[in-house]
Amino acid sequence: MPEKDTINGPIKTVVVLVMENRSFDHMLGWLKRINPEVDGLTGTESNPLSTTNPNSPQILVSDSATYVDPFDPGHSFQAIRKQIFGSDNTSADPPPMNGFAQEAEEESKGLSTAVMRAFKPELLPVYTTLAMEFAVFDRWFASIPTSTQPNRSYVHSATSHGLMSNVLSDLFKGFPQKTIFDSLDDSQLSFGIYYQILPSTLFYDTLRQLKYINKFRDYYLLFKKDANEGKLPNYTVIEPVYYDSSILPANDDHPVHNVSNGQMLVKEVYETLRKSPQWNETLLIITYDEHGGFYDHVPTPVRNVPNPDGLNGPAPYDFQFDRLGVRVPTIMVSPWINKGMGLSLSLSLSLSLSLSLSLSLSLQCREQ
Ligand SMILES: *[C@@H]1O[C@H](CO)[C@@H](O)[C@H](O)[C@H]1NC(C)=O
Ligand SMILES: *[C@@H]1O[C@H](CO)[C@@H](O)[C@H](O)[C@H]1NC(C)=O
Ligand SMILES: *[C@@H]1O[C@H](CO)[C@@H](O)[C@H](O)[C@H]1NC(C)=O
Ligand SMILES: *[C@@H]1O[C@H](CO)[C@@H](O)[C@H](O)[C@H]1NC(C)=O
Ligand SMILES: *[C@@H]1O[C@H](CO)[C@@H](O)[C@H](O)[C@H]1NC(C)=O
Ligand SMILES: *[C@H]1O[C@H](CO)[C@@H](O)[C@H](O)[C@H]1NC(C)=O
Repeated sequence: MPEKDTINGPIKTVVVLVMENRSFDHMLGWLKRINPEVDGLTGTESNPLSTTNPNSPQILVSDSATYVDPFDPGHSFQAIRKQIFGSDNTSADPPPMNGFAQEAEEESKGLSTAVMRAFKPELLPVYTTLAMEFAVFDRWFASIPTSTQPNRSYVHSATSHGLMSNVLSDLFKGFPQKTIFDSLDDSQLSFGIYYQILPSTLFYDTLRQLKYINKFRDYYLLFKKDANEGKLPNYTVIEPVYYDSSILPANDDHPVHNVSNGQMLVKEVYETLRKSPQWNETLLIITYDEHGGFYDHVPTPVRNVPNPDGLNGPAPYDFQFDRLGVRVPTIMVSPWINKGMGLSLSLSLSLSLSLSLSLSLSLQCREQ
């Protein structure tokens, strides 16, 4: 019989918000202009239109990203392989990260400049402020080089159970693996999933149990209320709006959705937590499921990544889940994170039995 767990550290409530489909450089690369310690963009990074032609035109990174992108760049397993290796040959280590422009242009004429565009910090005021006041991670990679649901699965269950793409029928059938929510429940720690439309966490068999029905909480009715009353669970997941409609605009940042709505969601979550009596024991983690096809200059780790459960992906790739995905934005916010220290450290965080994130973290704060 598992024991009731105790939390000895100051943080009793971890709030996780996973946004959609943007790379680190695309969202935060130009933070380097404000803090040179951030491993972001200098303006000299480029990708050739053809990786095989030494005289190919080069597409430079720019700071002209806008809230609403006209395109949704490629982020299938095959597309990502081309983006990071420049071809289907996966032997380079580190990978050259030179195939983003070429792959995008193959998908749609003119898309190559779109994937090389990144946001000016002024256009993302919420992230810019949080990154400067708290901690921004510049070595956080998507768990797998593929699409949304498999990547989200790693967040909730440390594996995708062999899933390599968004196969709707598999998702609706339900996945059998143990999740972080089950581990928390075993340890008698509380959890809650604040959803805005559809909770994607229902893709797991175990979460469909009747005993968990009260764990699914309406974001609009209950998030502020629970926070104000000091009743947020120990592990709190916030699910953004994944589908756009005129009544309820999507706020998950996925192209073609308006990134301004994502900024408003993050601001609302942050301000709600700040006002909560639980603030002093809270850690907010804002991260992304995957890079969405946008350029990033930091080589993706391609060796010695452990397969979580021995399952491989389907033919023809038989992917062994032994490479990570592209770097994504991650910001952590807590009163326990000091501003103005400019320190760099590596740590391994073990959030529970099922979820263990191994990450290398750079805390980047402006020197005052
Ligand atoms: C879990 O969260 C509740 C509410 O904040 C808190 O009272 C409790 O101490 C937390 N559990 C542990 C083991 O810290
Ligand atoms: C794949 O790339 C490596 C170097 O990264 C090279 O040595 C090898 O010849 C390439 N293989 C093929 C089939 O092109
Ligand atoms: C993120 O991108 C993947 C790949 O295109 C797509 O399947 C998925 O639907 C996207 N996520 C959302 C929420 O649209
Ligand atoms: C994105 O949302 C912002 C804020 O609501 C709005 O001002 C802007 O016009 C929107 N952009 C587009 C292209 O719809
Ligand atoms: C936060 O918690 C720490 C340690 O328990 C305590 O020293 C500090 O006074 C608290 N701060 C606030 C604002 O409650
Ligand atoms: C992670 O997300 C990206 C972008 O959608 C996608 O291409 C990739 O296939 C996902 N990973 C897996 C293992 O499906």
